[in-house]
Amino acid sequence: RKQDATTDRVLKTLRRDNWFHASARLQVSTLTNWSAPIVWEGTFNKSALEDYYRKQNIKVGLTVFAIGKYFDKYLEKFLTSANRFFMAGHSVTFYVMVDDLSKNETIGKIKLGPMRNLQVFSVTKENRWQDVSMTRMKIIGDLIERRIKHEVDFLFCMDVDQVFQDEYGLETLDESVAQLHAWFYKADKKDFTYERHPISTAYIPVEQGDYYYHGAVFGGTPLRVLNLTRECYKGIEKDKKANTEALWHDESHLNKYYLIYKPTKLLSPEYCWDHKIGRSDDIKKVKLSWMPKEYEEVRNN
Ligand code: 2GW
Ligand code: MN
Repeated sequence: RKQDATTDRVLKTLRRDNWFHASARLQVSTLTNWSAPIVWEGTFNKSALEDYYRKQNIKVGLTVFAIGKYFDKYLEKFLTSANRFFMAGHSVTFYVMVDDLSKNETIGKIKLGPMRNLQVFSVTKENRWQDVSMTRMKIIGDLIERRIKHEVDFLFCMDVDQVFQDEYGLETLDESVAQLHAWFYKADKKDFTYERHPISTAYIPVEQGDYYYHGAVFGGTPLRVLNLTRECYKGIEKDKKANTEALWHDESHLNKYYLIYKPTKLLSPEYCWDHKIGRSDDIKKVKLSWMPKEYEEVRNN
C-alpha cells in the first residue's frame, strides 16, 4: 500500500517544458539521444521548480557511508556542507552508515537545520576496500526496502569524500538520475574505463556505451534506486562466483546498469567536479566537489 502511494506521488515530476531550457547552454550537450535532460547551470528555472515542489511537500533522502578512516576524514565536512546546500528549504533525511555506533556521539555534535533529520546505522566493516565500496549496493537496497521507500520521495546515494559548495537543488530530482564523471565527460567512448572483459557481468564492448557515469552520485525514486542496487549487486555476486572483479568495482556495474536502463536525467560535471582538472569554461558553478585524497594514507590500513 505505502509503496504504491510513494510511487504515485513521485511520478508527478514537473513537466520538462516548465523548468528546463536545453538551449540555454550552447557549448555543451543538454539532451541525450534518448531525450533525457542533461542539467547544467543555467538550464533550469529555479522558481518554477520551487513553486511546484513546495506544494508537493517532497521529502528527499541521502545515503552516505563513512567506514573506518573515512569517518574522521570526510563525514563532518560532507554533512555540514550538505546541511547548507543540499535541497535547501526542503525536508531531507540523511542515512549515515558507520561501522561503530559509538561514533554517534561525534555525529550528534554536527549542527543540522530544522528541516534535516539524521539516521545512523551500523554496518559490518568489510576487510577489503573494494568490498566496502561494492557492499554499499547491498546495504542501500536493504535499507530502501526496510525504510527509505516509506520515508522519502526521492533518494540520492553519494560517496563521502566530497563537499557541497553551492546549491544542489530540485533541478536534480527525477526518476533515475546519473552523474557524468568529471574526467570523462568530453572523452571518446572507446576511452571510457568500462569493464572490458567479457567474463564480467559489467562488460561493455568498445563500440557500446553512452556516457561514463560516476559511482560517487546516483539517485532517483526509491523504487528505481532499489532496482539499480539489486541489479548491480547481482552482477557483483556473479562476478565473485566467477572469480573476477570489475575494473572500477561498483562503478563498472553502475555503468552497465545505466547502459541497459537509461537514466531519465543526467547531471553535468558541475554537480561533482574535481578541481584538479583545472579551470574550464563549461563549469559555471560547482555544486559538489571531490575532496583531495592521499590514496596511500587511506588505502593501506
Ligand atoms: C575506499 C578505498 C580505499 C580505502 C578505503 C575506502 C573506504 C570507502 C573506506 O575506508 N570507508 C568508506 O566509508 N568508504 C566508502 O566508500 C565512502 O563512502 C567512499 O566515499 C566510498 C567509495 O570509496 P572512495 O570514495 O575511496 O572511492 P573513489 O572516490 O575512488 O570512487 C569511485 O570508485 C569507487 C569504486 O572503486 C566507487 O564506485 C565510488 O563510488 C566512485 O566514486
Ligand atoms: Mn569517492
